[in-house]
Amino acid sequence: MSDEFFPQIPKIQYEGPGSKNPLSFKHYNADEMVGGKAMKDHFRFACAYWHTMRNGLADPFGGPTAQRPWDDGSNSVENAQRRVWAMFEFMQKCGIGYYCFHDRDVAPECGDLEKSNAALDAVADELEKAQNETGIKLLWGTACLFAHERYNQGAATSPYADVFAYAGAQVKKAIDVTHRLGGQGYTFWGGREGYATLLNTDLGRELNHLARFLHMAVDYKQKIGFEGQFYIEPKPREPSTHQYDSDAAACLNFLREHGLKEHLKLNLETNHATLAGHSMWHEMEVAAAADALGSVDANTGDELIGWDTDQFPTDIYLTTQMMLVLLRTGGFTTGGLNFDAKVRRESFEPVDLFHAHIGGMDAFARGLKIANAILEDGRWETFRKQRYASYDSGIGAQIESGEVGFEDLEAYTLQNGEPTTVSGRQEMLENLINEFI
Ligand code: XLS
Ligand code: NI
Ligand code: NI
Repeated sequence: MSDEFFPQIPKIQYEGPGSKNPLSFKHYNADEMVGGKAMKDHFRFACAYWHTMRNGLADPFGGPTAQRPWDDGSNSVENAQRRVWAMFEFMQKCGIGYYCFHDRDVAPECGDLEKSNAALDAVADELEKAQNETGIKLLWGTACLFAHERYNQGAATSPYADVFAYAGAQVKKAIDVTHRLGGQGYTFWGGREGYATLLNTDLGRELNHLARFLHMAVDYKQKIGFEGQFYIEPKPREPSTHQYDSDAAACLNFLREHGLKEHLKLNLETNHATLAGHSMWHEMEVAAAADALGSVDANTGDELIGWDTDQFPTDIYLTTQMMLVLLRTGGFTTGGLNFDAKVRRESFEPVDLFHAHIGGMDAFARGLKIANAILEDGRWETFRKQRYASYDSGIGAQIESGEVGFEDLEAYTLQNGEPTTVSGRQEMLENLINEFI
């Protein structure tokens, strides 16, 4: 494909913090080593096909504004195939090494499943060519089980078995295509797997159906030898009133209850954490503690709107906290940082897509350098370790190893009297982090 889709825009280069060029990286320098690893390998940045190529930027009060000159607005396979090349040129110019897609973002949904599958195959042919030409890889694939009207009451949790069956058939195909394209993972985001009202809902039955669905996916994955990692992506609400995969803890509980924990990790999204009333840091710690931190949908929400606004991450505290968790847990294996983010409705020109991704990548580069400096400094880690030192020996070690029970604790306390504690030093630690920001 020889057309150029962003002719005005050169490949984005690292120009350093002094540069005033908005189309340059000030902090993200792909091959620069931080903590013994190249920046690009820490992040494994991915571009979200649905937002970058398919989001027209409509909102509940107005239609699309996005100018995408390469897109003729039709639902044709040709249009979908042309978009592939616009997407890959965009990623190449940004230096982004991975992408993520939904089946219905890359290819149109046609009259029946057979036709939709054929359209998806035809677009996958182009994706495969573009991957081979550019070296860009598929981080994960997924299926859109929420846009079509058949999914109006859910997919795997729909009260209608025929809808469950359709969803299974659709996911089977999406896994096939992800496998064919060498995808390193596959994500299950509930979409409409939840309820609008409990008045009409058998919650227990719906949860069992969702578990059956995921077990079928695991069986199929094993059958075809797909080795990518499965992820479940928590989100508390929107579009439904309550979604079953509402936060990291709810997902982990669900996976454990249904014997799925070993088969799925979590794909955590920053804005979903906010909607759940948590910080992203909290969600990442919950996942990491359960050895289930798989991948990240890197975006951010607007504190004042209360909607999944999917903005690009620019807050250095946020990226620092996220990189602290990633560095301490050894970083991504199959996962990466997928910019599940869209430009604002007012930012309708193609160049805005570049500013947005550059900003996100630079924000993470700064977060990485700061987090690495905090860990190398060591005071923060030492403080946290020291705070639990009473469990390293004596009664604490006996508690952790399970050697003692309530009667031993009673005897110990009768002998030792009132315990002593020291300050949690929150303000001191906040100041310590600020030393590095
Ligand atoms: C929506 C989700 C979605 C998933 C993929 O809020 O973030 O985009 O990442 O289905
Ligand atoms: Ni997401
Ligand atoms: Ni989201």
